[in-house]
Amino acid sequence: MTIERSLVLVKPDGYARGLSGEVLRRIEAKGYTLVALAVTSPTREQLAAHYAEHEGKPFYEPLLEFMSSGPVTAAVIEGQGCIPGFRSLAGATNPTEAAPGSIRGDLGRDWGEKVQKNIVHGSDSPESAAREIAIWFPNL
Ligand code: RTP
Ligand code: MG
Repeated sequence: MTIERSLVLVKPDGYARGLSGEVLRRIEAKGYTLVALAVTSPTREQLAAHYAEHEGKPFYEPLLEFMSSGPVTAAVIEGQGCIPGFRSLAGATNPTEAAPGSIRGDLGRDWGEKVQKNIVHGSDSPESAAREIAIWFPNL
C-alpha cells in the first residue's frame, strides 16, 4: 500500500500573521508526519504551474499577485488519508463559511479583498499532490 502524501502551503497571509507554527501544530496533532518543510518565495513560473487549473478565471491574476506578495511555508505531509484529511482540517475555501474547528474557520475571515485570503492550500487529489510536490520540492 502506498502511503499518501499531500502538499500543504501556508500562504503569504498565514505566513505574515505568524500562523505557520499553528498550522504545522494542527497537522502533527492530527497524526500526520512532516516529510519536507521550507520557507520560500515562489516565482511567478512556480505559481502559474501550481494554479494552472485556474488560468482564465476572474480570480487568477489577483491570486498569483497575492501568492507572490511574500514568503510561504511549504510542507509535504504524509499519512493514510492525509489528502482529504488535510482538506478537512483546512475547512471551506471561503473563511467566512468555514466551520469553526477548521484552520480557516478558526483563524480566517473576510478582509474585503479581491481574492480570498484563506491561510492554507492543500492538494485535492493524489494526482494534484504528485504534480504539486514536484513543483515545490523537485528533489523529493
Ligand atoms: P486551495 O487550492 O488553495 O487549497 O483552495 P481551494 O481548493 O479551497 O480553492 P480553489 O477553488 O482551488 O481556489 C484556489 C484559491 O484561489 C483563491 N480564490 N479566490 N472568488 C475568489 O475570490 C476566490 N476563489 C478562489 C483562494 O485563495 C483559493 O484557496
Ligand atoms: Mg484548490
